[in-house]
Amino acid sequence: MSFIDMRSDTVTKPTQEMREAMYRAEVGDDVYRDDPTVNRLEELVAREMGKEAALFTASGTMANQVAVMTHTHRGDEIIIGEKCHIYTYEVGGIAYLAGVQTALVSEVDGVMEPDDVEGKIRGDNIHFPKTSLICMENTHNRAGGMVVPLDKMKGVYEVGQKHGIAVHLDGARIYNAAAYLNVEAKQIANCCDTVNVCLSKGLCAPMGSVLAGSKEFVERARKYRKMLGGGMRQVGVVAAAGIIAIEKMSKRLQEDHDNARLLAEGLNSIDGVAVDLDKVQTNLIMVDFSGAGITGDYLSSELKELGILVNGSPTPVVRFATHYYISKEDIKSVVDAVHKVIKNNK
Ligand code: TLP
Repeated sequence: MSFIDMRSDTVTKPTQEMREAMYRAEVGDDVYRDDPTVNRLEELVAREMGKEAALFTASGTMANQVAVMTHTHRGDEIIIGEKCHIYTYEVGGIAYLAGVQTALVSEVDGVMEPDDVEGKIRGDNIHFPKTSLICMENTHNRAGGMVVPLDKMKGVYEVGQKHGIAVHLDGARIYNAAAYLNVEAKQIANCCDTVNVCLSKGLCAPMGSVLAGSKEFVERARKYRKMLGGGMRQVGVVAAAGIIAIEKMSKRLQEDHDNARLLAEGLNSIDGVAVDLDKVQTNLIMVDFSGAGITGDYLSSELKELGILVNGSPTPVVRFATHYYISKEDIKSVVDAVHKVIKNNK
């Protein structure tokens, strides 16, 4: 049975074009910097982000962790949104690997207020840790793919610059943000020193992320990547898919956003199901089933019987993700299936 898989945009498999490019890819030992395809991908992403250099990593998590390790020293403090991926979903890596502690900033729809960020910066006192990094996320995963506006990003970046503190952006879905804002990705990346760009979310590459920043930063980051076992040798076979992800797949994301809106409207019209339509901006949708009195776990197991996958959860809020392999017809099937589950539960 083939499922309509809405658990995440990470489930996207490489396209036929990617598979062919992977087959043909010229490769070399990337630890010696001999892999021409990796070099091409890194140069491409550096250019796209308006940064001097970039580094291919195995995953978005690795890119973020390497970034935090490179920007900080053990015992430092980093300022970070309370719901962001680096803090929530990276297995406590920043504590374990980088040895830093966090000053959490509350976020509204994924947005940190620059004043709140500034308020968290530690002064020069013998009792305090050093604040050495500020992290942002755009689009914001736990905010249901909402986009941080450029003026807020600029505000946070200015705070960083004023105090000599580096700013890192988890731009796992930066191209979704760019599509929503109708700007080039580099205009977003202009508001930070370093940025993690994921190739394996809606962009369909089978793995990988690219961490972009200054030449000096990337040189140091390369060593941390090696430390984590991320020196990947003939990895041009996957970088080849990454090049197509950036050059081609990043240009079609509006389609996923349109499908997300269609789904949100369809679900919102079902009795007991609520979606805040103003918050549906990109390809992630948060759907609240509390009016229907069901949990995500219940919905997930019922939908599975109907050929649809969503992540379970003990709460009534479920995230749906649209991506390359979700069509307009699939959206209709999902709305019908949810309708059926709710009706049968009454
Ligand atoms: N997000 C995944 C899960 O880890 C939750 C998902 O299904 O959305 N930053 C952001 C903003 C992300 O959403 C993710 C993945 C990552 C980093 C990590 O990327 P990977 O999975 O490549 O390590």
